[in-house]
Amino acid sequence: MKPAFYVTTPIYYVNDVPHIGHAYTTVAADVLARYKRLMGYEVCFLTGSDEHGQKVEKAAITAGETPLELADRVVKRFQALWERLGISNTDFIRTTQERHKKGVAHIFTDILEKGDIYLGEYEDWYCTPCETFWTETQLSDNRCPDCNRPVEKLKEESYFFRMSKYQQALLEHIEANPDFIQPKSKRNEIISFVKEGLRDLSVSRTTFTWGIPVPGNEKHVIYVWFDALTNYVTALGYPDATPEYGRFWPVDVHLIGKDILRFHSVYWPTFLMAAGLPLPKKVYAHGWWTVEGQKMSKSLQNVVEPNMLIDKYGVDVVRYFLLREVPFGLDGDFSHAALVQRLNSDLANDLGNLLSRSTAMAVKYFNGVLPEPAELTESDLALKKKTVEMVTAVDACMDDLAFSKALQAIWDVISAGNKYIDEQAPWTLAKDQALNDRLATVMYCLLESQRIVHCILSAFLPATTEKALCSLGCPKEVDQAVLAWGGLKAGTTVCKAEALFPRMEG
Ligand code: ME8
Repeated sequence: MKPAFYVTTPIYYVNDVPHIGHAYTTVAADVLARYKRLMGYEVCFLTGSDEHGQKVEKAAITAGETPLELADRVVKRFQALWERLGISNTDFIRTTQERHKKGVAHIFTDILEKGDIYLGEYEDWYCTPCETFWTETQLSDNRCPDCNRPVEKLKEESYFFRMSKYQQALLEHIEANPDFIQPKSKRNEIISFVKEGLRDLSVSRTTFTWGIPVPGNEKHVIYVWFDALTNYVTALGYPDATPEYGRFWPVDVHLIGKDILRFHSVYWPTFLMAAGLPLPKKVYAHGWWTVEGQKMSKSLQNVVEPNMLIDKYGVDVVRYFLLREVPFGLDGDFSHAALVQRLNSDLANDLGNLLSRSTAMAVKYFNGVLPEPAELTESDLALKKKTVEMVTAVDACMDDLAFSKALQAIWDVISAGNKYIDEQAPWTLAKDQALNDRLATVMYCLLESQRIVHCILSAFLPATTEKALCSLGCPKEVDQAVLAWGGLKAGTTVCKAEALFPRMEG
């Protein structure tokens, strides 16, 4: 049986339409999912939508719709975008689905019955956009310390989760599992936060109704984060002991933005501890995108719409840019100029040009029928070694979610291929019939190196890979075996690749 791998994205709020920030996490999860499939794993890849809470309720009122009408409308935009972006999720959970509501009610009741949820009273400062209560001391200038918007004083009867009880257990877990929270700088922030002390957490609201009712006390709805985080298990069928739950929980990695790390690395694990369920193996918080140097926001009207980028540049250019431009885990800046630069230099010049040049030569010198290579010389062996070592290097990078570094390793092989053509000069070899064997070997090495490059790139640039493998006469289905040198067979028919990426003016 294949080994199992489970990766998730956050479930996105439906009060906002999708932008490049959402696309970023989802593309990263997709690349990981595709890579793991390539390496022989059975992958469960979950994304979805977060549809309850005051924020969605307020947006629906403003739009003159019911919250569910709003959700039905906006969720289609997310799903359509994921399709365009080539996202290979295996499930899509909506928090308004029965399977989810049932699971949330169950875990809430379970923790209540175990004594770690109790009824009390709450009075504190509340930030509606963030759906978060803050103490007086946490406020910055009487505003929300996260988003800097005004907060309001709220007092309500509330159910509380005994989070304080789990402070020590959580700290011990974080310390015993260095990979649990990544990257490291973020892990340290969470350790300090937990050491400052965990307060019990309000996990119900009575000031609005758009949510999952507390079982047995329906004037309360369950706190939207308690509801939302549980999606990662309800999608697997929790609380039923389904085969999916048995196979995929605990999750291998929750991919999230740094804005929601505390919810995933403090709240969620302590809820799970209280319910007696295993904790996620890893929570990875990536960095934040700004746009042309500014925070992306509706009021600045600088929200970057992924559909527009796909129309303008093509889907794989967007996928490539997002993962190549900024090391995962760090903040980055989106600009059209930087994107066009990557497109022209990395994709059009390096990757695309190498393939069209070499396939054109195979057609010209061998009628497109790949010849048998003769014995490899030192320079052939060097290209082979570089290619083979790249496969191992990429694997290590993917374990660390170092997407940009993985792409760099792949591009080193592409550069080596470009250099190899120039040094071996097939056009000179072609002039002398006596050098035909040598020409055959050079063409073989060149194309074989690129076949492996494109197979591994299938995780990143699936649409491009399909075209490239087709011109190399190789099947578009890829698995781990195709990453070995020697997969390209003599006699294969190669045809000239069209420009994979047309250059664009800056
Ligand atoms: O927080 N740069 O949903 P959300 C990078 N529903 N990533 C960004 C980004 C930016 N500028 N803006 C958004 C929620 N993101 C909750 C999650 S999970 C149980 C519930 C990405 O719609 C990033 O992944 O506000 C961030 O964590 C997520 O969108 C927040 O999406």
